[in-house]
Amino acid sequence: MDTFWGPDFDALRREDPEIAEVVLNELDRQRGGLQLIASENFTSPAVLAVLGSTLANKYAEGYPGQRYYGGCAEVDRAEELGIARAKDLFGAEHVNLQPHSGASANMAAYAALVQPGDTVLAMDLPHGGHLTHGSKVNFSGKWFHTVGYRVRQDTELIDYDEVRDLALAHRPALVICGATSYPRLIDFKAFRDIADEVGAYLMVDAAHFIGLVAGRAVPSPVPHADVVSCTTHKVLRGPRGGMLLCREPLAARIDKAVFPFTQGGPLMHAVAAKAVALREAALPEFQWYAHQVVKNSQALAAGLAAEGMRPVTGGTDTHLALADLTDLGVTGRDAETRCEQAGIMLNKNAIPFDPEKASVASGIRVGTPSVTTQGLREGEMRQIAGLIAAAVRAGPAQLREIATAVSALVSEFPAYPLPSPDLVDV
Ligand code: DSN
Repeated sequence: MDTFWGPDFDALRREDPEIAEVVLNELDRQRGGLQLIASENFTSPAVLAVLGSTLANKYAEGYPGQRYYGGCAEVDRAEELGIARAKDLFGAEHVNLQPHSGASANMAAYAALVQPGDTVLAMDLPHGGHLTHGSKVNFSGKWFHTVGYRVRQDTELIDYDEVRDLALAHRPALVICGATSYPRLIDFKAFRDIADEVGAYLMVDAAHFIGLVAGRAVPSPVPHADVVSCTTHKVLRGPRGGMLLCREPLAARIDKAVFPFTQGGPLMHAVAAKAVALREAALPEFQWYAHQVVKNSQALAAGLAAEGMRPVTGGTDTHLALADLTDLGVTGRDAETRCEQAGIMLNKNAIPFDPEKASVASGIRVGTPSVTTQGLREGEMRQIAGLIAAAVRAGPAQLREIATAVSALVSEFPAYPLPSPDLVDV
């Protein structure tokens, strides 16, 4: 049997025209504007085919060879392939592909490593951390005693001396590094040494940059961490979902923490789509792409700086940049709204020591995974910086003109169909 029974858009259009319209409008939205949200990307047609496949029907609680349902031979094979690919790509001793998201992966990592009430040392959210790194509105801040470390005010870089001092003072059971809006490389060895000094586990939340690790564009946390938690849909360009990598002695604890402790049935269409993305990430063209993501981000940060939007830390080593709009007298919230009206999707973001509340914020975060997948390069990044600057300063009439310029630019680099890998230099 080699017939694929997959997405049938005409059937959707007939059966549910309202949702069909949403799907088409969203495709237009993604293709019609500049997607600069640092945590988004455009997945390949192969990933989308698996997500829309009949694997979505299968219940498979458990792990390959040890399921609580019959009929799991094919999904076992998909999960085993994905695990083997992730182990090869990252040099990991053990991999769990079942977390439904990055937050689910982090919850399972906590469950495997610490007990409620334990002390966790992690980056403060306003300094670049994540909700699951101890925010009071999240399980991590409610069930664990979190001590937050911050960046230095003068350099806006992680203050490793402060991290060590806090670790010695509070003796955490778990140290977390990894961030959502920190544009620089993280010194994993320094964190490992600090964790070892106080007898703590080290978890690296690599959700944002694991795709850069896969593409060999930034150093890997895998040799240093007890557990690496990730998402699969950011720079890595796979389906939405999570993944955990760990050392062999923690394998059983991690697996039990994912299922049955924090999750039930895995989403096997997503697990198989992760396997597809992991194969794509091992190809030579993915390395070209990952390096280009960083070059684009650096060009975009430099372009924003030239327009009076100060890059936090002075620039970036990764796929994202954080720009401080204070000198322009525009809040992050207003900038996000104006940019959206001009067809430029980005997000407001707190900057370190931000005087504004998070819902207003003094900065914007921009990321280059999506535009790099589309085929844009440094020259276009300089154009984009100019378009962002114009939008941030613009009134309603000018926003329409900027939106026209954005449409003209993206029409030369359509997202779907994506550019063929043959067209890139590898
Ligand atoms: N929401 C993601 C981000 O945009 O950074 C992190 O979970």
